[in-house]
Amino acid sequence: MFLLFASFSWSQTFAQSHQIVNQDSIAHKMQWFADAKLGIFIHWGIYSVKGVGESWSFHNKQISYKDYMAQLKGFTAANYHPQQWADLIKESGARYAVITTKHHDGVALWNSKCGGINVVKNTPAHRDVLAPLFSALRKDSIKCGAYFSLIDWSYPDYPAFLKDSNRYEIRNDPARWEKFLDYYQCQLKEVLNNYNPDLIWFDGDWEHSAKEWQAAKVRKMILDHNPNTIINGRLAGYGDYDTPEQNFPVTRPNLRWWELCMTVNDNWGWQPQDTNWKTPYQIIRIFADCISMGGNLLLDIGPKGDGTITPQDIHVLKELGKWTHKNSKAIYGTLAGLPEGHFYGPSTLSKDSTTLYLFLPGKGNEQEVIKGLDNKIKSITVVGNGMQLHYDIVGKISWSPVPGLVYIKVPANVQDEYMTVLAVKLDGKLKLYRGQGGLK
Ligand code: FHN
Repeated sequence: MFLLFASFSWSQTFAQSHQIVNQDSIAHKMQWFADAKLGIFIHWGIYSVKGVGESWSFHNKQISYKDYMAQLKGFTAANYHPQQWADLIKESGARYAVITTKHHDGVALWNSKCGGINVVKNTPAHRDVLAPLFSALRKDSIKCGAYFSLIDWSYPDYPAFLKDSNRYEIRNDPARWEKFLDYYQCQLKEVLNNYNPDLIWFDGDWEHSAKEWQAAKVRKMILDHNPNTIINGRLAGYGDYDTPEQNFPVTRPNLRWWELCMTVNDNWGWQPQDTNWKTPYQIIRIFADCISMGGNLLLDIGPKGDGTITPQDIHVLKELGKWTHKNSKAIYGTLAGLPEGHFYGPSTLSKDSTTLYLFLPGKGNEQEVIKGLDNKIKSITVVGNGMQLHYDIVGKISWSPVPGLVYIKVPANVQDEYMTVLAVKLDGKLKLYRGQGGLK
């Protein structure tokens, strides 16, 4: 199942499928996203009450639909403090957040007038839990993303329900499908009108085609509301950027914008049995790899049904925050780093291409090496510390076009607890030698 998601998630973006070669109009609205690098994903819903799999647990019959929906009674949001959530997100160094406004279970977290189930009408929380979060995030200058599931397994006019029992086939009852289209587009309009999100993060497009979802119309509707809204790549080919999920790309994706969404443990929503937490170091390393390859990381946390964020999620976000704040220069507003072969580790490049940032995995080697750097170096300093480092140019042959190797000594006392970052200031824009040695 997950492999299937992964392959779907690399679907074509709107620009690719419409062969938009000059992507400047899209690039303009994508700029904050390209600069932001880190987002926090929040999966919160009635599934967080008992801690069962979000939507999939009833769809795959691990729990009955009745028992799943009984969680409505337990969704209190009694310990929900949106400003604390926003402040923690800010502290992590994230520049945007995406919350599940409605997952595949069809339970909306706002008071939808379009029909369906929602936490205002149907749970003891009795309030719109999205509005205060979006305003707290905006207070903290964090961009706001609204996750919206196209799939709605609860809605009586949606074809699919449990894994082996569809309600109907669209071709046999197109009028019924039209009813669903009206419903989901009505809800989407509410999300746009109520919160004016900076980013719409669709999910679940794999169940139907672009034509069936009316993806072109929906893209237009979003952009007519606000032309600056970014749309993720799960609108059946009508989104702006790609979203690999959990599975990390090994080679650099040939994409202008992409975002890896990944959980801190193994599940999206809170599940108490899942203690397979990634360490701060592992997450920092994955994050550095993402930005090195020109992507973003959307890191998911799963608060409990009452709104409590787990200590493990808090720990990871705070540790991540220490590191992102210390190394902010090397992270935000940078470009993808060196292509493979020049440096054994992630790297980024300043927007003017004159400073190279090297991320040293683990404790770093005593001697770091850059190959094929065809610039003069002005200085090498430790980011967040300022110490200037000594380096040697090794093996430069005067008559050869091949640059010498840059050996950098990194003393133990400047090494970061997680990942040390070096700033290599160049005499101009980065120039690389990409040949095979010898005279070439
Ligand atoms: O089915 C969902 C899943 O529950 C979760 O929300 C993830 C997050 O990207 N998206 C879907 C699978 O691709």
